[in-house]
Amino acid sequence: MICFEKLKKAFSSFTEKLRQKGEEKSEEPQQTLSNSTTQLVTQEAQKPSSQIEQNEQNRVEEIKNEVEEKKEEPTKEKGSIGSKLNIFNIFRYREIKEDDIDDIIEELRTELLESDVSLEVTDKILEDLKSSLIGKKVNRSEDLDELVKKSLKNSIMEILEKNRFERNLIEEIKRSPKPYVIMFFGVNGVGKTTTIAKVAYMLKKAGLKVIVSASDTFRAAAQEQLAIHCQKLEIPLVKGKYGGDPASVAFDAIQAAKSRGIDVVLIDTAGRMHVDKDLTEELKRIVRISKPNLKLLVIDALAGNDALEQAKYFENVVDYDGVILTKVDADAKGGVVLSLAYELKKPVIFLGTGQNYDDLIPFSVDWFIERIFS
Ligand SMILES: Nc1nc2c(ncn2[C@@H]2O[C@H](COP(=O)(O)OP(=O)(O)OP(=O)(O)O)[C@@H](O)[C@H]2O)c(=O)[nH]1
Ligand SMILES: [Mg+2]
Repeated sequence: MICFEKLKKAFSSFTEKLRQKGEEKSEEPQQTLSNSTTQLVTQEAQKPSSQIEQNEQNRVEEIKNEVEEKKEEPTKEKGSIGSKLNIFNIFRYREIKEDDIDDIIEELRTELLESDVSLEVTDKILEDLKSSLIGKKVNRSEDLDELVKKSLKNSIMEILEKNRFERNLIEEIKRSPKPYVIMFFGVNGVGKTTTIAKVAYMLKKAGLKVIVSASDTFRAAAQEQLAIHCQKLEIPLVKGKYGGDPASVAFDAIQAAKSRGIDVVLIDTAGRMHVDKDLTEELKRIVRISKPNLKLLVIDALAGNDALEQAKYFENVVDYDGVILTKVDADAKGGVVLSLAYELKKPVIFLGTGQNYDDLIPFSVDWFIERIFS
């Protein structure tokens, strides 16, 4: 699965640019430069600290000039045996200053925003990064890479751990009075019906008996689509009439579950636009009648910044316990996961990672970190 490439690239190119800022290259015998740098370090260690900063700065400038001069000198040694490319890391001799990184921080800001990371999350990542870097000295360029990676990983972990889903769903269902009711909703085409089939498959594998309520009576083909999934999964389905009352279908499904000793009812609902007042009222009615134990908002990772809008809208209308983010396998950017996890007061519970029944994974911080940094 190739996903989140844009976010991954934004981070790795920042690291590369920072490394380049710290590097001065010269082609000369390594001895010369290491002699002068060793001298610098020994001399500086013996001086009172008030002088060190100014002297250190001057010496760094001197070394840089030396390096520049050497570059321009037509040297016999160039390319001959014994000459090599010296990489002189400036940040070993003086602290990283805000001025050094301002421009590449701004470039990273643009890239994060283009990767669907929200403004608030972008600000957090960049502030964390600046405070990890400014004022630091590093011995080698590799240490610089590590410093950046550590800061980014910490920020991302803080973001993703802000709202964790602590409940074990399967255990919760097993402990609850039957039937346990889960309702799914979201805007058109985000993957509600497909996700219900995946959840049904997951629950069935865990040994639970499942029934599905086809409470999308709004779209003509919706019930057929669900019927095909239920047939394949060998799960009972309660259908209603096209244009009929979706809350009654849910009610019938719950009654059927009670009489047949079924553990879980999964309620599919019609996709709606934010502005569709009738469908919104209908959603509230299904909630009132079916009293779900768990209300899940389905959001499409490809919705970009609109994902947050959708989440906030549904929070006002019916509220929900968590989010299922679908189509992450097709999401080349990756920022939506961060934005939702940080800006909502609700956890992201599952990720849809493809079109097969087993392409549903519990959301995990480790999984995300692995995608971005491996
Ligand atoms: N790649 C990918 N495609 C998905 C995923 N989940 C759903 N889809 C596809 O998204 C399309 C829409 O899925 P549906 O399940 O019909 O969406 P819906 O929200 O029920 O749509 P409406 O009922 O019309 O509102 C289908 O082609 C699915 O196969 C996923 O995780 N990854
Ligand atoms: Mg549907």
